[in-house]
Amino acid sequence: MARIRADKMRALLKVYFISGSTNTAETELANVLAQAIAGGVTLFQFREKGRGACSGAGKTALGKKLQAVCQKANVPFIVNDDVALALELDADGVHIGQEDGSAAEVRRKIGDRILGVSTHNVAEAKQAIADGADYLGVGPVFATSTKADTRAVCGPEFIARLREEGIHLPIVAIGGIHAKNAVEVVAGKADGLSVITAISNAADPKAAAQQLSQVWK
Ligand code: TZP
Ligand code: MG
Repeated sequence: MARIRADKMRALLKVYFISGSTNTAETELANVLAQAIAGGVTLFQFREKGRGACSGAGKTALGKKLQAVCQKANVPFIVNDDVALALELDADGVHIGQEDGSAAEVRRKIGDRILGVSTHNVAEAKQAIADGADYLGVGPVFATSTKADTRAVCGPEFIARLREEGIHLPIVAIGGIHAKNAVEVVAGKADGLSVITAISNAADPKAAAQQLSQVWK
């Protein structure tokens, strides 16, 4: 296996759904994911976080179940933070934040699997690229109440700023994105839209994913 090419990475980032049992009831999550994929989700991240999140065997079992949904539809399955789980499940990749240790070390551990790193400024972006990231997560581009410890809202135009500073790695925007404001993110030079609640809280997750997917057309 070789590292993913940038053009393939950009295509996968288009509609990036992130979720765990604290965003959608554990019993509903596999179903929501299947519907979201039917609506056009291109990449999925298992992010099991917050009060009441699963751990240990429960987390592994839920990860396996969601990975099976992804595999059936040929959608890559990314694990947030947990390198050991990603290796145990033979996941397609790992996403880490700035608080999750060295990206270079994660790169060494995961081989050619996809590596995503959350970054908030040019210095972090350059370091992530040097460490072997395949894509950068940038945000929050809009206000969000889904993640308690987010940095200040940077606005979708911040991604264009990163481009001007010479950051050309694929970038996915995150934070408060929904079908109505997604057009600003696309105009702001992001390669992809990543969302939690726009899909996990939607009455119709398939329609929500379709609407986000439509923004690229
Ligand atoms: N990182 C920055 S904002 C955020 C994360 C994980 C939460 C995004 O959730 P939502 O519901 O799409 O605003
Ligand atoms: Mg993290």
